[in-house]
Amino acid sequence: MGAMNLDKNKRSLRGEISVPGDKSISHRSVMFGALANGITKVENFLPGDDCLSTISCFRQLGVEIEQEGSRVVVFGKGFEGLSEPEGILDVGNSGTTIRLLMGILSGRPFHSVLMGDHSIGKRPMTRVTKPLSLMGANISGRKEGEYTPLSISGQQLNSIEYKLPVASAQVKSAIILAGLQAEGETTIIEPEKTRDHTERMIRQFGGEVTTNGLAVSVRGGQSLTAANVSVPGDISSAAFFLAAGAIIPDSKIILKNVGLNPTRTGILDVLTAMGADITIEPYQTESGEPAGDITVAFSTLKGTVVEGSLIPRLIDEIPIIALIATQADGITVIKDAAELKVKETNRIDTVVAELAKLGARLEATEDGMIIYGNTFLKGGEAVSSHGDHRIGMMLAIGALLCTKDVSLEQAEAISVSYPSFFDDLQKLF
Ligand code: SPQ
Repeated sequence: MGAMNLDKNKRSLRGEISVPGDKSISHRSVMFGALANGITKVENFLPGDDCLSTISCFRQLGVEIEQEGSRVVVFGKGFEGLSEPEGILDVGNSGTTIRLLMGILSGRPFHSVLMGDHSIGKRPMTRVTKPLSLMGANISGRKEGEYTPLSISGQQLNSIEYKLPVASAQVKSAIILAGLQAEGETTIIEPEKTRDHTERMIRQFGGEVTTNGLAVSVRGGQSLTAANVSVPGDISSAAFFLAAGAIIPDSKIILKNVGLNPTRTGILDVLTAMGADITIEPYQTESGEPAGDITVAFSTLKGTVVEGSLIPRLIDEIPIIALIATQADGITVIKDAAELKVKETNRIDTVVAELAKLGARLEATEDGMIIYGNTFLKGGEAVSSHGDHRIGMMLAIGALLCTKDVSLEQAEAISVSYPSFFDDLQKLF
């Protein structure tokens, strides 16, 4: 595994960048492009490892897809256009790919096997297999369907009404994708509102989905029509530069064309509550997803509490919020975030262990962490992403505050969601 030496650097970051396309929307653009009838053109697609895994799985399922950098063309032939793959579908490191594919493949009349890397092999799947089995799906896997490899024998599905035990857009989306193939209307009730890119994209592709508070319903047997998708920049990637701009003295960063879907903007609410200097200029967008420019400048921050319905709106930003909190006045408490334990790594443990190596003072709790502010980060010790892209980028930003050099091990994991991360960082020096 490669290690990257991060310059000790107290220089400010200034300038303008466009972060790459949103990962969640990029995955879904390929999936819905494949499930729709006609030619779907995608612009600003994220060519990160995870989304490339989605493309390769759909190619194995018989879908013709052209990809050159951030331009993708999908030649969709409807749900019926998918055919039995000859080999195992390899999702790499991508939880979104495997969980959404489970919903799609449960209703297809063929056999398929799904697996991914070491991290995917440890992520829970019963949360998806259970509702899909209630719909009639036939899925088996290690430890009674909890872990990969998963084997799916497609079946005719029936609709269900299902109360989600955890707030998860992936589980919701898997059930919606199965529901589109089921007889009757499927309803999912969420404990908290999660990202709604799947619902928005169904509408963009001419389908119908209704939402009523925390309930989402979809009718089976709908056919979808190809659409052109322009993917906004990923706010979860922008978050690393929002943090850098807010905590590195004398910085000012403009982030162009960032997705501003309200189910994803919790990081902006937290930064605002902490007293950050942030300006948002929304665009008038015609696509199903709002976007705009964000400017962030250094300012004094104060600690905050992050909890409840805010958590699903910033779940992937918690590692970087922990770093921001080390530089704020007072204490920051993160609660109701036990889901962090089942991400690419146990993000409570990895954040606490790796940030502590930089000199941060923080402790893990059952469902989050407590971070003590006003901390001097010194560096000097090697840190590791543990193969988790978000931990890697958080540590790279943290290293910029350190007085001693920091060596980042397993830095290559960053290409899962942000292959051009270090190039963009360089532009701001
Ligand atoms: O795809 P994957 O590996 O699960 O990626 C992560 C990430 O940090 O990029 C989570 F580890 O994002 C998930 C996110 O946490 C992407 C996602 C989606 O596109 O629907 C939803 C969230 O997961 P969940 O489990 O809450 O549904």
